[in-house]
Amino acid sequence: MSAVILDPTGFHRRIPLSPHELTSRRTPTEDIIILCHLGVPRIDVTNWSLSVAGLVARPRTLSFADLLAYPKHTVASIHQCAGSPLAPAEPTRRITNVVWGGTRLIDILADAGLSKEATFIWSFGADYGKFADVEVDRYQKDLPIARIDDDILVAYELNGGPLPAENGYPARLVVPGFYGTNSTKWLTEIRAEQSRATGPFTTRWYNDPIAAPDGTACQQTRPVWAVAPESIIVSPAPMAKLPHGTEVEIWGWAWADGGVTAVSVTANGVLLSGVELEAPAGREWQRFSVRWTPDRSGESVLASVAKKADGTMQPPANFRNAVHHVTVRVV
Ligand SMILES: Nc1nc2c(c(=O)[nH]1)N[C@H]1C(S)=C(S)[C@@H](COP(=O)(O)O)O[C@H]1N2
Ligand SMILES: [Mo]
Repeated sequence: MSAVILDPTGFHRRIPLSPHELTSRRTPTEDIIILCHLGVPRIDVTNWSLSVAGLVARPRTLSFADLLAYPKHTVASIHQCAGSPLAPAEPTRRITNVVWGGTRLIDILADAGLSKEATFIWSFGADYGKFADVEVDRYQKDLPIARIDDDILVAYELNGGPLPAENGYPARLVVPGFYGTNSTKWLTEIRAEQSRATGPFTTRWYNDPIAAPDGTACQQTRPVWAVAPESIIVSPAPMAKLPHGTEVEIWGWAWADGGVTAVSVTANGVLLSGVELEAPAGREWQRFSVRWTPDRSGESVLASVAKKADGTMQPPANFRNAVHHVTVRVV
C-alpha cells in the first residue's frame, strides 16, 4: 500500500474522562482515549491490505473481505494507554473498558503456517512521520510468541460499531491485558520473527528501566507489555462535600493483566474493612466498593491499592500505576 494521507499529521490525542467520570462499566466509543503518535491515517478500505510475512510457510496478503471471511470473535477488555513514553513514570490513568470485534490472530497465523522458529510477532501501522524528533516510516511494535493466545484480535469493530478512523480503521491489533501501545492501529503487516522489533517504538521508547535491588535504575530495560495492577476511585469525586457522620460508598475500578485479587482502601491512611471486589471476569475491569463514615471534619484523603495474584501491588508513587488519591471535604 502506498503512503496514505494523515489528517491530522503529527501527535494527536484526546484526553479521556477523569477517574470520577468513569461511571459506566463499558466506556462509550466517543469517550475512549485517542492516542496517535504520528497522525491519523485516512484509509480507503478498497486499497487496504494486511500482509502476513516472515517466518511463515505460506506468506499472504489479506484484503478486508478476506479478514471478514474469518469467524468473528469479540473480546471485552480494559484498554489503557501507558502514558507518554517520554514520561514513563507519570501516572496518567488513561483507562477505558470496551468491546472489540474481529478476527483472531491465531486463525490468521495458523493459515499462514507459523514457523516453530518464530519468537516474536512484529506489527506495523500505516502511519508515518516524526515523533520526538525521530522520523519513522511506519509505527512498529512486537509481541512475544508466548503471549499469542486466542484473545488477540485483528479488530475491525469497537463497541459493536465499525472502527473509527482515530481508533485504527479499517483494522487494528488488540492485545488485551497489554498496554494500548502494543495494539497497533491501521495494521498493514504482521511478521513472524526471531528477535525483538528494531524500530524506536520498541527499542527507544516503551521500555522501562529495571530497578536494581538498591532501588536505583540499572541499564537493563523491560518492554512495556503487561498491564500492572492499578485501581481508581470513581466516587466520591475530588473535593466532593460529604456530611460528617453519614455513611457513604467509596467505589471504583481495579484491573491488571491476569486480574486483581484484592483491593485495599484507606481513609487518611487508615485501612477500611469490608472492601468488596468483583471476581475477575475475562479481561474487564473489576468493581470494588466499601462503606465509610467520615468521622472528622475538614479534608480527608482516600486511596485504593490493587494487588495481583502474584503479590505485586500498586506502588505509592513514581510509577505509571501509582496509587490514586482523592481528597474530599467533610462538612
Ligand atoms: N499505528 C499506531 N498504533 C498505535 C498508536 C500509534 O500512534 N500508531 N498508538 C498506540 C497507543 S500509545 C495507544 S495508547 C493506543 C490507543 O488506541 P486508541 O487511540 O484506539 O484508544 O494505540 C496504540 N496503537
Ligand atoms: Mo498510549
